[in-house]
Amino acid sequence: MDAYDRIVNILREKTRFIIVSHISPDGDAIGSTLALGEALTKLGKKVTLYNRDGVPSTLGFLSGSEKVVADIPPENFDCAVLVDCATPDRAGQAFERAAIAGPKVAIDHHRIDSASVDVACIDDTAASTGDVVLRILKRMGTAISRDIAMCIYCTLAVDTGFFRYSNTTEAVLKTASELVGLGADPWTVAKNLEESYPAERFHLLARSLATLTLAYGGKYAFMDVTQRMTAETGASIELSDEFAGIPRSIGSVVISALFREMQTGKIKVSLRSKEDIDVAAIAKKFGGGGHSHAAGCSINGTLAEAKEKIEAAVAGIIR
Ligand SMILES: [Mn+2]
Repeated sequence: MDAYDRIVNILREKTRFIIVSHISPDGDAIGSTLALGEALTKLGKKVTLYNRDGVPSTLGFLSGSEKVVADIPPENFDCAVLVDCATPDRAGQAFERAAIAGPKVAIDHHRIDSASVDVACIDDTAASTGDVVLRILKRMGTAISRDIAMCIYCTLAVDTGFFRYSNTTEAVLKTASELVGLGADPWTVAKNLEESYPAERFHLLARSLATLTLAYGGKYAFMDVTQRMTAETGASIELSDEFAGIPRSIGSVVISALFREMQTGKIKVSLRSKEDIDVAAIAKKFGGGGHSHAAGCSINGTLAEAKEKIEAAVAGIIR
């Protein structure tokens, strides 16, 4: 019995689920939550969808997004399903402390060292966690509705950079095609995610781009987002979530970093790379993680201190 079978058995057997994804959720976290939630609901299960930070407004177009709660209701759950993460701490303290009467299981596609759950279905051959969810639903024989197809298509679009990154394989495009055949609409996803920004985002981007710095012969590029910039432009910090990829798009750059001052006082570092450079290894040094071309971590200290630490790690790789 493989990990898929073990998950399928638990999903069939248990009846009162809480589905939870990591804090600061992205399209993969939310799309996976909603797709699995709808599938289990259709099977007659009682399902609570939870994310500490709720659903980002850009993902509000996904069917069922209004059902995601940011507080854990006082219910008796006989199973918790973590999606797009494999350790309860990634879902926030409230979830870590919540009493779950049954197994905690994880569905994810991030390569990890250890999952602190009872059963983990981690498939790093999948481009998104939503793709792992789809494989599970197929194994269960669940019908893929239009809404489920839309959610899973969204996870693929987000995690492949709209079918541009190196994880965009033939299999991914075939799956995407199949999902479109089932009713997923690529333009609706693209429009909501990439064509619906508030103007404040661009005022923030202009300020952030003014800090763009290149180093190591143009191989390393980084930029900042400070609390002052968000305050002065009226933009929320989440509007800078995709800025990390911008310095990487410079031809000479192989590693890019975005340093963001968070309200918590920590510096959130988002790393991106090209070619065979593994930035997840850098992020791990600072307690973070991710994929080889997109990873992140949080560093205690000032912006300057965080930059110094990351630059030292970057130097070890590209010099
Ligand atoms: Mn993902």
